[in-house]
Amino acid sequence: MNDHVIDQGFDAYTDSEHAVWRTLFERQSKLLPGRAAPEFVEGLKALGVAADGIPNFEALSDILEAATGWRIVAVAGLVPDDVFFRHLANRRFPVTNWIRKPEQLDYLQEPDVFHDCFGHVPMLFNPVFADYMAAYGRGGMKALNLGALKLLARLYWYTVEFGLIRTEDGLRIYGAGIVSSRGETTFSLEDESPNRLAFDLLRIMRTDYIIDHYQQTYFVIDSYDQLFDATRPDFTPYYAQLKPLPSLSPDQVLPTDERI
Ligand code: HBI
Ligand code: FE
Repeated sequence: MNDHVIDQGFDAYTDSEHAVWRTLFERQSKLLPGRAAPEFVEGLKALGVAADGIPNFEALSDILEAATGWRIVAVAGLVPDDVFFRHLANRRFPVTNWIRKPEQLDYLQEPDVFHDCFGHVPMLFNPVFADYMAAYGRGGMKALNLGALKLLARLYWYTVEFGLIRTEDGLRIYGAGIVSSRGETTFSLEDESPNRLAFDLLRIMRTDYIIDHYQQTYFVIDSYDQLFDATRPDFTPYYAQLKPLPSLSPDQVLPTDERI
């Protein structure tokens, strides 16, 4: 079974590629305190080793593994779903090894090393979130066998990628897709256009998403325990319940939704 893991090619990175990483790292590190969740900011400190250039995945993995048992593995880009879930279930996070071009600083379609490493890795230092990600991987492998990938992919999208968390100081960001994007970092918290709804597992698994612009709806958790506890039960009955229901469009709000 090909796990799609490649050599990172760390020595092949050019100075200009490290400079793109530094620009993005410095820009987001300034923007995120007071906007990102404290757990993300905490994890970012550990990532501090990578402030001046694209990190060496092996060295970063040694630090991460000591914290929560996770390692990062280099991949060339998106890998098949079953391969992705198997990695997560084994506490391996696949990180793309190439970085965007200088002219793509503000947006690119496919995740690059900045999205994957700066966006996702800091939260993997949080033990509860790290357990959630491993549980998600196990759930993903089961979902594939049940033909329910689409439903479970929505949970990943609206939490791991674009999740917000409620704190006593206000809403904070923990989603990788937001923290790695300058524009969406401010949009997700400060713009009045998107809906912000309380986390609701079945509601999320019914909700479609569009991949190439800011979210029209963000889901807000109260804690990472809430997220992890949601993944404890076997999802089979949820899938059976959801299958006959129509999907909801990303901008829809139901009367039963709790607005934040
Ligand atoms: N592959 N490298 C990589 N990174 C991802 O985030 C990823 C993937 N393959 C599939 C996938 N994500 C989706 O199926 C999940 O979002 C559910
Ligand atoms: Fe991602």
